Amino acid sequence: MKKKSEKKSKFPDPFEEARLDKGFEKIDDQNDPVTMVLRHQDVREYAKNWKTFQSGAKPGRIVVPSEEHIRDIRQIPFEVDPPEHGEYRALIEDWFRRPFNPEYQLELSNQINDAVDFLLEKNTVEIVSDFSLPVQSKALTLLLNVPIEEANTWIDWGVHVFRSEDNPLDGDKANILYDYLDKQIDKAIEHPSDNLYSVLLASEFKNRKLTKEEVKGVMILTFAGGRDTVINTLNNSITYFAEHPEALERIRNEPRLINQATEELVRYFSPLTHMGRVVTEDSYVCKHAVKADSRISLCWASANRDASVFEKPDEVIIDRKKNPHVGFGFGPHKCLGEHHARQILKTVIKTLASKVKSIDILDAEENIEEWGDIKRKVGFERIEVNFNKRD
Ligand code: EMZ
Repeated sequence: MKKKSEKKSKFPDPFEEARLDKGFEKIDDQNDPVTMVLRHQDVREYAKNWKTFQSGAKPGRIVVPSEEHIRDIRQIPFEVDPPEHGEYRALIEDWFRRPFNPEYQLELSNQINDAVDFLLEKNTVEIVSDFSLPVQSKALTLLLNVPIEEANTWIDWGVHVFRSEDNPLDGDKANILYDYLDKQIDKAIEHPSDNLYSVLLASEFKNRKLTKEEVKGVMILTFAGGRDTVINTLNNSITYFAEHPEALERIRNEPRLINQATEELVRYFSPLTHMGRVVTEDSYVCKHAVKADSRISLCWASANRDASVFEKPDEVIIDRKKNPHVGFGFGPHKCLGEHHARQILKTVIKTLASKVKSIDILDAEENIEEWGDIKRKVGFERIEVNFNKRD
């Protein structure tokens, strides 16, 4: 008998058993073990404890899989611990709040309107490359305040700046980004303007200007951190609305639900599985000994399915009331791009609700992360769909 195929928009939780049983899971990453922390409460506690669980280790090491071998530039403020972390963050926090401005929101709305119209005009579309990748890239021109044409270059880089189809840590690909950023920074030095490069170059840190290296560190983070994460969230949300047209209908009738739906989709899909920390002294996580200089990871994806915090955690409840998810991280390092990312997702939901009647999934290829025995669906490599207009 043919196995009944699972819904495409269903994302199973591979951490449940270990989370209930012991609260952690040990995995290997390039012969450097990682203890994944799985419970919501523990994840939040360790995320705040930056003294014992640091981010400012060797550049690339807190990312799992570790990027140590393809990157020696420190991403800022992501790979810096307090108090410097807060000082760097203060320089850019206002800039990353620009998505709250009405003009920013209007421009984003126009971009997304065009992107959805394009889907509706075509018969069959492939969501990853025909929609999510260009939407993320064009929206990024707003966050950087650069001309929209720049997005064409970034679209050519594909979904991840450090990963290619057959290599999860592609150094050659990373060099394309680094070279590009060197050029953009030099250009901004020659012709200062009102884009993020120039703003960074003009800002002061500890009574001196930021160095080119520091500016590059912020820019790498801006390009890398919000890339596959945003793209996966858009892909996954579209599969959700394809399989739950009633949700789209409900949002159309009750637009105030957009905010709750946005948070819920981020919780359910948890675009970033986890983020590492390096242990600074022998200690314990979940009553389990961890050695100094080993790594733990804060598993946002597992915390977001913790049944002690979320009722029916494996269901998408678009009007979920209490939703303390950690989809954007938690503690001092909480995602700087969260306002931008939220604004993109909200605008996509709003635009779909106003223009789309239904979406038919024709074919899809899943993207599965593997950590030893643990397999986690994070999104799709490819999704072919038909969009049907509202009358
Ligand atoms: C790092 C990370 C930041 C890392 C919030 O996450 O995102 C990953 O996709 C990148 O590979 O370098 O920026």
